[in-house]
Amino acid sequence: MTKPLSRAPLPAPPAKTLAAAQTDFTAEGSPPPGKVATERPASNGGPVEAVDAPRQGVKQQAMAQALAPPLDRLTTNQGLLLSDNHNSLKAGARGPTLLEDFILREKITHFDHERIPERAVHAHGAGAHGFFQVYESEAAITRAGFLCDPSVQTPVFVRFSTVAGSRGSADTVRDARGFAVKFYTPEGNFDLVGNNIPVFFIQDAIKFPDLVHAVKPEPDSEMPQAASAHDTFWDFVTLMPETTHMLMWVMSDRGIPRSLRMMEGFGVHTFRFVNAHGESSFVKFHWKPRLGVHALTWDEAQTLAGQDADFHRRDLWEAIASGQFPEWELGVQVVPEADEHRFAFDLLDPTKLIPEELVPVRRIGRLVLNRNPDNFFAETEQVAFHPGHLVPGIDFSNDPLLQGRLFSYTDTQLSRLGGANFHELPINKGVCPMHNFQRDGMHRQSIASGRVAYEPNTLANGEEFRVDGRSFDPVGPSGFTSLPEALEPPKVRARSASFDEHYAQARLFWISQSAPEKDHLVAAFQFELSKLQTPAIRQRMVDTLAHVDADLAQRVAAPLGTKPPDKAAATAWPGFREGPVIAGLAPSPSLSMAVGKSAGIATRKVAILVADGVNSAAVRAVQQALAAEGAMSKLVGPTLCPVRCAGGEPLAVDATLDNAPSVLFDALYLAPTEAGAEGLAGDARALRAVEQACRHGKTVAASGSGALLIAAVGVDPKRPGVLVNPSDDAPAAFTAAMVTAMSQHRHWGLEAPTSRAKRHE
Ligand code: HDE
Repeated sequence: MTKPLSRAPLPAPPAKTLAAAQTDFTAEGSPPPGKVATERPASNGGPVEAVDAPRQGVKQQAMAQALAPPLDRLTTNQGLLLSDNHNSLKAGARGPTLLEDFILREKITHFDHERIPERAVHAHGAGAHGFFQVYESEAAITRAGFLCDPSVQTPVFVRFSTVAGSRGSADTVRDARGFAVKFYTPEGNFDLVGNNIPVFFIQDAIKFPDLVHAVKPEPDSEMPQAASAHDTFWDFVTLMPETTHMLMWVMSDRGIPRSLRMMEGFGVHTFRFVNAHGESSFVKFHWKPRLGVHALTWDEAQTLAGQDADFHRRDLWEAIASGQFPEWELGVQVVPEADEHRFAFDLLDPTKLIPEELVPVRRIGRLVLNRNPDNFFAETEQVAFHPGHLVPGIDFSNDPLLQGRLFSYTDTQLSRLGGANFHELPINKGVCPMHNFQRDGMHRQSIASGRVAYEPNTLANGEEFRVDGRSFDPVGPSGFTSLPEALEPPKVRARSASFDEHYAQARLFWISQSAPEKDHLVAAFQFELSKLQTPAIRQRMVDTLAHVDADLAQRVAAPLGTKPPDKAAATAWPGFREGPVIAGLAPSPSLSMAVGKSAGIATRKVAILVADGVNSAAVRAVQQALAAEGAMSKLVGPTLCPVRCAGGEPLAVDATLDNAPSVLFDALYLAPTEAGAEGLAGDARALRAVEQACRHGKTVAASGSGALLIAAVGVDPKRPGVLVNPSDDAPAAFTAAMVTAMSQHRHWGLEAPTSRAKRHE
């Protein structure tokens, strides 16, 4: 049953937490009974921040055990009390430092080794804790315990990421976003390691290193950082027509999300559900954000990369810290085994999605992120996901991309996290008992007692202990078993002909976009291709686009100086594979971000521009109206000094026109100032804020003299998204209109018609 997205604030502590669903955690070091940590301890040396959620549930309690104690003194790593942390040991106060200074050496050596290799891909990210709860039992299709008991809240850790950039790169670059969820279930950890785009560039894992080498900075110059707009990427993708569908998504507004909280997530591959009777079905996973799906404009994204390179991470952190917990619903598209071959594409092909019109997405539960990490490195950096972390009831398919991932993820942790024991790191540890005879290795934490480290054995407890699959009971709780599946010989290094069609879903995506989305997509292709040094690559791309849609190809090509797009030329490349031409596609509304998706203005950010002489009653009225809808506002003034209100009293400001440009906000309110007060109309910084907000299609509202700013930047006060109240107040009808305008996210009519996409239409 589909549940509505809007619902009451977070419920109180879970009806039944995993602690209740589970018995033995002593091996995992859970706190003694009655010692549940409910507060965030002081971080060493730092101020205590607001507690964003109590440490509910067994995972949070276990993590609390690993927290460093509060700081009241300094010691060496061995516990030796230090008396001086400012001076090294020297031969005379002005003499050389002595080698015997073991305190200096320990400190410097540790510092020298603080860094670990960043992830080969998805290096830049942000994480948060939360929980997942299924609405109703899904036992009919899966035996996964956490999907069968609606009373259980399963702890999760989620890491969002960009793909191409280095760890310190900017948040708002054009890229796919990783959306990786670790569910700590009583049956083991389940990782759903997905992206914010439902398809991928390539069909076979063996091409992944080539793809990544092509998109990463070019190896001679190490440029450009976190950007696909360079020759090697487009050289590769234009020689690999299977990338076309994913290119459409990445060049669309999906590649520049407004917020991590406002993007969808997808498992991408086809997985399997298996129920307690051993019956299997295919499943595609979706995450649907409660706040709707929204994007930045490209100009905004580029500006933000300089103004606040941590724009997405800060947004996530602040939302959680302020109690506005991000929320998604888990959706599933379930395809019965018997329907495997009923589609025009192959279910195992990761460059294809199942249109929601063919198989509806059923929403089965919700994910809530309610606690920021205590320590970025220990949690967000050390978390290790793997598509092969499964629980009974969920299995993978033969998708050849997924099959390669099953090898890659454990392997990469060996170099990233320094050995085979990364599963013992607090963030990676499951909440269920873990027993096996894997032993030793670098940094082993747990102490395995006894002389038996093998199976089968009789010496452990005097009886034969054997786990050889013979006791398998398909209906009982006998652990994970791979789905028995008949495979087709012969062994062959080849690709199925059912993977050969590359353009129909790219075309489906194009015809499903709204007009502004199409404009943005065209502009993105133009921008990226215009950056190339090799004209032949540009030509190959427009020739490829001719297979998607003639209009798209012509619009992209128009300002690039290429020859007209030529379908036949693309067909002549050796990499072209002739698939069936699929005609008669009908648009799929769910592929557009624009259609009927308003989710109100909760958590949206508004800058209220104030200056001396401001009418504080109008400011208060706007603040209250926004707060009533769950939006946030900040007073932005000329300096950090309080402004003087019309009545003479001081009004504190939160930020300045220098440190809080309009790109950080979703809307502006230009507060009125009393007659005679100078206001902001002569302040170039304020004019820039208004001009930028209008150019980015944001709601800009003004009362009284505030409207002078709108006039000064030459924007028609009657255009959609611009609201002017002639008097010095902010009456209810005006604030209500402001809320309605903001709920549209953006007013495309206001967005500057300066892109090449429009000029060449
Ligand atoms: Fe990944 N991917 N990937 N990937 N991937 C990694 O694993 C890989 C693919 C995804 O927040 C790496 O631990 C191969 C698709 C996310 O820690 C690495 C192939 C999708 C994350 C790796 C793919 C993803 C990764 C690097 C093709 C969407 C970040 C660090 C066969 C469904 C997880 C690491 C986090 C990370 C390999 C393709 C999503 C190198 C070989 C398709 C969200 O193992």
